[in-house]
Amino acid sequence: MISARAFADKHYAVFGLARTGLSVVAALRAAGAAVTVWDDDARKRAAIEDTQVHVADLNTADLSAFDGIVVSPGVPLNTHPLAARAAAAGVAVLGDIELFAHARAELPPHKVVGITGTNGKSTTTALIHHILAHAGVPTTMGGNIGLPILSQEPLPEGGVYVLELSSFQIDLTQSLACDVAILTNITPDHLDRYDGMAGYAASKERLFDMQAEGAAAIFLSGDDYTAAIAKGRGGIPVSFDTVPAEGVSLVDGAAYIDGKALGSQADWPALAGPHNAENAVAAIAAARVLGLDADAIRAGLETYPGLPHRMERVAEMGGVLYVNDSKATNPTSTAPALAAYPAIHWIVGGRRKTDELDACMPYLGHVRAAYVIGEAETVYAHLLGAHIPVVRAGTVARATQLAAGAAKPGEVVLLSPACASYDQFRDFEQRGDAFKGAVQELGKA
Ligand code: UMA
Ligand code: ADP
Repeated sequence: MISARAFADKHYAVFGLARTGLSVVAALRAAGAAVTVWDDDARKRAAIEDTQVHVADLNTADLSAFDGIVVSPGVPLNTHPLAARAAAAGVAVLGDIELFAHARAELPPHKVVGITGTNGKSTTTALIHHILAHAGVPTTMGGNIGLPILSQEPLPEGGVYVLELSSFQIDLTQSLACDVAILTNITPDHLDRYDGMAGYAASKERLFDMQAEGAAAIFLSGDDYTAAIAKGRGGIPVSFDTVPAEGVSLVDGAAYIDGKALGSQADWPALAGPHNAENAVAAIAAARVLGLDADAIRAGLETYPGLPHRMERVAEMGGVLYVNDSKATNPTSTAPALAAYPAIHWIVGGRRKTDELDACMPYLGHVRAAYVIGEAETVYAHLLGAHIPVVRAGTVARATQLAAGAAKPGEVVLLSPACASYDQFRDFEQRGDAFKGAVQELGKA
């Protein structure tokens, strides 16, 4: 666990008691801080076992006595009354990443890599962590990837903390100076939490505003919002041109550092598809800034095992490949999955974030049929039906059966839903597991 003497002798309020809140309570208590907690969900409150922790309804309690209110990223502060109440009481609102920033002065000398962006955060985070670990650098990863950073063990001197940061987490962070900060891309997402795309982009930009002079920034500026943030910041040069350039470049799936060949996607089994080429470039540039040589970076790329639920190869049966990309929860993250294979039986749907599938449309030539599921079923059947065969399948299990029945050897059955999972599942992990279960059932039949 990461804790700090800086937290001692203080009294913090902690609002939200899921993964983040529980890690915060443990870190603050380990430092000897006084802690008052609340979660609107009574079951979450019941999870607090430390009898020294006070429970009080922070929706009504006087907030002025607290040294800070630590809020979880899932609490929508844009609409939640807590933000105005804290401001009126003159108390700072912060998140677990800000507490980590406060703890840094007490940690052995180290570096922090922060990764944000709409898509590609987890892959880039896990890949950088893997390349470092494989090269023998002490490293740990945490943040939005599902591992609260305060729950991780402190690193020895020379360690590198690799943090995946959502915009919600950045909004709750005031002083994290990343040694390397990465922005993968900015496309529409989470618009219920922001005042339009400009507000969402401004949230991500703050990660770079918090950096110290001369710190490294990496932008995969494929979109206008990312390009606008990159402009004038002099990031590490990365390019996707037709010839290798200065810095890290990618040409036809092959990577170069300052014009010298490093390797190609053909050598990186867990990094298929154009989107992963981008993530690889970001990771190569970061590893290079952190002082790794080309051999170490190459070895890391070749041995990266991939993450579950992201283009995860689940099984190959009767010549048909089954791929679980449940993590693709918006059309822009599904598009590269469709680009990656030439003949796809596509399982798509769930809870829609937008009314369109525009980003996916250029790849419909790769889709043999779409199996539409969940709340989006009717809208997607209508959107896609004009272009490709559509099967209204309802559930992941049924869609898998139907797709498996139709797929020919050499084709791919792909779950890449372009939607959130919450209409039928707890989270994208549970949805991906349902797909894997359905594929296993096919194997038994
Ligand atoms: N709550 C209230 N009142 C409210 C709203 C919420 O009491 O009005 C409570 C909820 O009951 C809940 C807590 O506040 O107990 C909020 O918890 P949370 O949703 O922040 O859940 P955590 O388990 O702490 O997970 C968070 C991130 N969740 C979100 O940002 C929504 C996790 O990212 C992250 O992995 C974890 O911290 C560790 O850092 C998940 C996510 O969906 C994967 N992220 C979004 C994304 O990737 O698109 C941003
Ligand atoms: P995040 O953590 O930002 O959600 P992941 O690395 O988990 O990102 O990838 C989520 C999905 O987004 C993947 O399934 C893939 O389809 C898509 N994706 C990954 N990297 C990129 C990228 N660089 N650009 C666009 N889409 C991407």
